[in-house]
Amino acid sequence: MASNFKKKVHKLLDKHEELLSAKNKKVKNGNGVFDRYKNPILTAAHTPVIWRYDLDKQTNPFLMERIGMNATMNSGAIKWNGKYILVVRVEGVDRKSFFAIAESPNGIDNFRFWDYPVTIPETDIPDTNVYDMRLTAHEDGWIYGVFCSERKDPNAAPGDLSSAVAAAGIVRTKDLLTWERLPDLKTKSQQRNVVLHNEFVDGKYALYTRPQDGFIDAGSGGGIGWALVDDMTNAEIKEEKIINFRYYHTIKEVKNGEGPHPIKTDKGWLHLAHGVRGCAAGLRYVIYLYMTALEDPSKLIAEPAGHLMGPIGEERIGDVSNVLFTNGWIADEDGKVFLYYASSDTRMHVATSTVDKLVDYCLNSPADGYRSAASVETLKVQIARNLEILRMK
Ligand code: M1P
Repeated sequence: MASNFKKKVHKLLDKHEELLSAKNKKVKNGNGVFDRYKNPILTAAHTPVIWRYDLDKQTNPFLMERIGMNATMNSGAIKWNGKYILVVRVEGVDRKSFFAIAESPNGIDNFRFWDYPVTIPETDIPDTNVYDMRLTAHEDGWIYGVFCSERKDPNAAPGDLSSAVAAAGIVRTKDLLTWERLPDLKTKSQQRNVVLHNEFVDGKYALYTRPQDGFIDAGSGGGIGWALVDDMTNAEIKEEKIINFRYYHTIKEVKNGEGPHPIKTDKGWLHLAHGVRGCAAGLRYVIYLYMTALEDPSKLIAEPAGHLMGPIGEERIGDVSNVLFTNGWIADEDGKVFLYYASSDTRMHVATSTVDKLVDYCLNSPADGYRSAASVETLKVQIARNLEILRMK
């Protein structure tokens, strides 16, 4: 009996190791802008066996999963000591999300979780749920994590067990092991998708924001906002302006949100974001890019029409289907970009590209004309040029 239990444990660990060490492969015939990869980089099954199983035969003679994991998604990213690090939003079967660090030697496979999840200290009003951390190695020397802190709405009517309030929780660390909790961002509206810019702007900390009327509804919040704050240890938004607007009949008609902090390039700041529109199947989340001026990260200089990435194949299906969401990317010194995204609130993927390609995509892909007729005119210009080129061959 005892040896049988041990054999079962070994089988479990071997199977897990097989999954973790599987090589990932680029999917062929991409669109020239980025490449997708065959396997998701993290799923619930990648979470450590020691999290999910009690390996003591006395207390778990059937070797059952005791603490189930439901999803691994929306991860912040950073290159740290030569490793590709994700601060993953792990969701247990109890619906609570928490943060856990997974690292990979190459950014595309072999992601392994550290033994323990991250301990996020609580404030006086404990968070019910925490998720979607954006990591920023700021020039002040700290690594900040800004995340959504969700709490039950204190003004919810009796019996309303769904209304919630979203605020930006803030932590900082120097070693990714010990995290100091700072007061939540003080702001007039609810906030999600708040991201700290990595450089001081006019001597202040700069935040990308997403003002919203309700927990789900962006409502009168016009898009991705921008605010300067004096002090991250007591961050308060006094003035906020919208720098990337939502528009009728676009991929970001219902809402949008900054992904990770932008990448600095010689042609401007390269931004990654998500856009949301409604359809008969519910909300559709896609990923898009835009650029702002080098000397003023709040000034839009380019935005191609539509999405960079929309959900395809198995990405379309999951706990919250038809969703691609991103809050992490890593730009290597050689210009390679690792774009980390989650599909359908269920699993994590990577796509790769380069800074040069993404900047070229932003600066040279046509902008949205906001009408079908404008799209047709844009298309006709390209067709005419191409026919000319082909005729000259
Ligand atoms: O379920 C899709 C996404 O919904 C929310 O996105 P937004 O902040 O734009 O409203 C978030 O809860 C996000 O985590 C989730 O992936």
